[in-house]
Amino acid sequence: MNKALVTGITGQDGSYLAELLLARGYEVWGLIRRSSSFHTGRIDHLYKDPHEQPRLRLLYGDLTDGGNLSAIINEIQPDEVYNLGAQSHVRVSFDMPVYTVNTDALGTLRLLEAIRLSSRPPKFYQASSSEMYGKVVETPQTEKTPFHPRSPYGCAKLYSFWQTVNYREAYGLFACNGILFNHESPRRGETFVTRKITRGATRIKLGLQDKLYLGNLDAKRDWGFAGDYVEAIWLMLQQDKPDDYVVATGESHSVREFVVEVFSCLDLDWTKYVEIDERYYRPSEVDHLQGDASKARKALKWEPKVGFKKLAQMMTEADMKIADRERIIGWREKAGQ
Ligand code: NAP
Ligand code: G4F
Repeated sequence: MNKALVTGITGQDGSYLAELLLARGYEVWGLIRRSSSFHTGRIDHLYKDPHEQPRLRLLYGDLTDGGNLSAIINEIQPDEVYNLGAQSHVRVSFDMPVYTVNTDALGTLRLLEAIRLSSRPPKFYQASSSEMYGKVVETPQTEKTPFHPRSPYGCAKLYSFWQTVNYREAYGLFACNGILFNHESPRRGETFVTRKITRGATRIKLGLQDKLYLGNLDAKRDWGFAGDYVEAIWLMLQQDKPDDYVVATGESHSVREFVVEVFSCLDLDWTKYVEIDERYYRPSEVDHLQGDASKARKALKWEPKVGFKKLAQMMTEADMKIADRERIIGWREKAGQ
């Protein structure tokens, strides 16, 4: 049975990747951080009968602790390591640049070192990002497009990208970068713009909230579905040779278009509810991302299945259910039940 270690397993992508690996018969080990409250909500459904030998196991660890990463790699001896763990919020990276670099840049280096020094180095996947293209020099962006990051997060991811390439070239590790463009789902963190919009709009529809405050509506992104993107991630480690791949839909839309799509799904006039709050602007913005995933389509035989409208609809429907539960809880509380 193949063994995989996943950092960031409690996040959006970690949860979809864990589902995929378990479905393919892997034994999955997830690295989780100690927290004062539970944060395994996205993977709780993957625990089966407690009497069965579990194929999903969780270990405490952190990308800021190199000794702990080495101990885990040596103990588990995984066949594949997927490094999805990160402080992944671009706006937050301006507030916490050193913390972001420690996790997103040095964290990758710590993990690569632990792998290099292990007796049986596993294959390695690095969660690289389209944010590395930043102030883009061409559209669409491919594996050959030069990088120009525009945030501490983008700079940290670029460092990890090159260390991954360097460990492949210097030490012969099977190490791949997936340069993933924005991907979303009903499990997306609630402070990323798509989920913030679907949560806000559905709560407005049910009278739980009056307004939705957003930042730059003109930014354009190439939004895909996280469930599709983890398939590309897995495929990269199943090839004969390690390489780097762009993963994207090839279509881009503005934040405003996403707002219009979601509010129209709910028969609401968005102009009555959406207001601009400059606190959500970034010191330097990434205006337009659009990827060309031709290499992944050809070499990995990968295709995105969910497009822009279907994604917006899927997220709106899922958040409508959550808003409805919130409304019922609100009634019960008012009724003193
Ligand atoms: P996410 O939902 O924010 O999940 C991030 C995960 O990283 C969480 O499990 C988090 O744990 C964990 N983490 C944070 N700091 C850590 C640390 N110091 N040590 C170990 N784990 C840590 O992110 P995502 O959307 O799933 O993205 C997965 C990866 O892909 C990230 O590296 C992200 O930067 C990258 N990426 C994402 C996109 C996208 O559009 N989603 C695009 C390109 C690249 P807690 O639950 O404890 O916070
Ligand atoms: O949803 P976002 O916060 O995602 P962003 O910055 O593109 O980063 C995401 O995608 C990257 C891949 O390119 C990942 F590497 C990264 O980890 C993360 O998953 O913002 C998207 C756009 C930005 O231009 C932002 O300025 O939406 C704009 N925006 C407008 N109003 C907002 C808001 N973003 C957020 N988070 N909140 C707003 O109120």
